[in-house]
Amino acid sequence: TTYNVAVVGATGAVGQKILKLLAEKEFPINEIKLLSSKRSAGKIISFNNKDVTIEEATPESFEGIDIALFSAGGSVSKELAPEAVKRGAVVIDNTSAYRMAEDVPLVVPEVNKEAIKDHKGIIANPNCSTIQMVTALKPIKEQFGLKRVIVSTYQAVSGAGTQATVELQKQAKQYLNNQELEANILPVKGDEKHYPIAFNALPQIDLFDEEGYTFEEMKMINETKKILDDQNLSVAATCVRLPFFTSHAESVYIEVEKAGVTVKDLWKELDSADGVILEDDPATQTYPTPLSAANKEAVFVGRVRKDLDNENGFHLWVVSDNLLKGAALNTVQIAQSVIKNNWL
Ligand code: 11C
Repeated sequence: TTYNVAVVGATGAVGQKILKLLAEKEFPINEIKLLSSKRSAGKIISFNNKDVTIEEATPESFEGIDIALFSAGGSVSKELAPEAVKRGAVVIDNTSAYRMAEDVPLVVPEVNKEAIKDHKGIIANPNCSTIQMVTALKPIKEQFGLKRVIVSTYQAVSGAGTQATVELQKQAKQYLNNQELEANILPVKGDEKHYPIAFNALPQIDLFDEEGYTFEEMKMINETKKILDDQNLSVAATCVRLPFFTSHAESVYIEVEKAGVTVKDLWKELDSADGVILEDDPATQTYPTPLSAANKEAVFVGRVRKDLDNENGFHLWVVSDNLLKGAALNTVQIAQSVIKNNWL
């Protein structure tokens, strides 16, 4: 069987990666439709060595579409995902528009693939920093139980979009030329103040809520509980933007339920877990970094240590490409699960 597939936001950073993965993984496509805003309509993009003209996304674009992959921002998903579902498509949405909706499965296939089958037309792809963390935590939770998670992130500028990536390039040159740094995008395009990211660290990703947490932090907290299906899990997050282009890194402190667990026990579970690669050997300075994880599909884990005070506490370092497993790859993997298990 082959499927009619629509990619909404085809010209964006994630949309481009989705197209590359669909081709590389030989996704069974009958017809592909590339959709975008009016601004990009008419452009020609090559897919599988064929030229495809981008069309403006409208409700009617989804007639005859089986699977629609949305990655064009929350407002586009809010407006058009229900129109796609109305016309019989299954939507896999890469924005935050539907993630916390009760009747929408929020899925990382290695963690909770089974949740897909309860979908009512929309399946949500989690936030990038959440995806890599839950992929590493799932095998630990399954074997040893999980009580608490405290995460600090070190996130790439590409998570804030192409304009942020360009801003870092410009500021890096300005800094090295002893020029004043121009900041117009980061930390958050829509917020009042902007700070340089080059040679800096910004403890703000997305806007602040009334409690003083950012929306990125609240995404990590709420999405983790939903995906791991445990509202009693304690989760705290501090999210920080750093001046590199690709991959998010995370320092994760966890407390397991079971007593007497060792680092070797964690290594064993992580080593055999789906989608995880363990790179952990202090003797040879082996651990993942944002550069080493870039353009790779796995979630890499290193620096596994037992806490020195809490018997049940451990520290981990988790790194993954934010545009691949954090976005495009997870979306394509959900689509693959949908067709493989006949969950359309
Ligand atoms: C960042 N995590 O790095 C964000 C980008 O909810 O899908 C992804 C936003 C989202 O800025």
